[in-house]
Amino acid sequence: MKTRVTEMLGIECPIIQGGMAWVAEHNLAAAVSEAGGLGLIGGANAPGEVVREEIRKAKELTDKPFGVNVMLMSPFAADVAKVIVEEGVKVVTTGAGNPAQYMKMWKEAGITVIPVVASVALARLMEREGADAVVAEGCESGGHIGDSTTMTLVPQVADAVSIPVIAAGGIGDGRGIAAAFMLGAEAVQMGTRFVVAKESIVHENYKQRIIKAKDIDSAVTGRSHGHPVRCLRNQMTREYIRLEAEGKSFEELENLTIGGLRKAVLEGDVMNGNVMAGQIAGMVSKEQTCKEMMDEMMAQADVLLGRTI
Ligand code: TUI
Repeated sequence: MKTRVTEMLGIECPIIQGGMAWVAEHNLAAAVSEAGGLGLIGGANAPGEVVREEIRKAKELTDKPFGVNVMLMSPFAADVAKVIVEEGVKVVTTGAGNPAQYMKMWKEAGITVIPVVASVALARLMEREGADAVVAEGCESGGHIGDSTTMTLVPQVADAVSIPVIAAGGIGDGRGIAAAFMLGAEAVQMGTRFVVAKESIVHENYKQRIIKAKDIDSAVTGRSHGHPVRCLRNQMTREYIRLEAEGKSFEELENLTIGGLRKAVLEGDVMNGNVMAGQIAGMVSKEQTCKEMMDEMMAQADVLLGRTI
């Protein structure tokens, strides 16, 4: 399937893998790129040198294009932004902030820049700053989220900007891809489904928690202090939401989650850890290779979009 996004990125299939903290490492990114999509390495809270190693390892696994996501709330965001240029990465996406201060450096280096936005205002600003495309991410997503749903955000962003729009949040199969195209998107970004990929290094407990999840199994923590994060319900979310209702401070609440994502992803502590996942977790039923998932989803989307007879 050809769109402005596939042409811009030099990929065959309009699927981008989310730059998920701890999850989006070189094995997953390379597998998605090898399967014809765009794999991403998630910079998350990692220092620049750690991200540099990840980039080098991904290059050993694939000759296809891949990108790096810069998590702008990270204390190492500026470091990672520079490492991306030094390592000749072709595509950068950003999350959890406004990347305006890095745009000039990235554009001068010939990098394709795709900020993730959760509002029309930031999408417009990013277009003015020279972004090549935007990811419009609805609050069905896992992790740090905005307020709008994908169904409402994507068409409003598509109307507001001329650059291509990539839809994210709540997309877990070919139906979601077809629906995103109907809303004006020219590609999709998916995270949760890729967490359970065979190539994903995520602990088996985490994968099984997603596979067993039902439609209403996620909760949003942190709304009271302006950092809403969607994750699957467990001991940690129950405690967090209880303390949040008691009006506890940001610092006290953060103590509950510090290191929680690492604990869940690497150690498999899905009771006390932070099991970030989107609302489509209830639709994820099995582990597959990235290629199997992507072929299956694209075949389904093609039929729905009337591209095959
Ligand atoms: O960034 C994400 N998702 C994430 S980042 C992350 S790491 C983390 N871990 C624990 C706590 C918090 C974060 C986990 N998931 N998605 C992209 C995204 N960006 N969603 C929403 C936004 C966003 C929100 C507000 C982007 C910009 C913004 O305002 C920018 C501004 O300053 O105007």
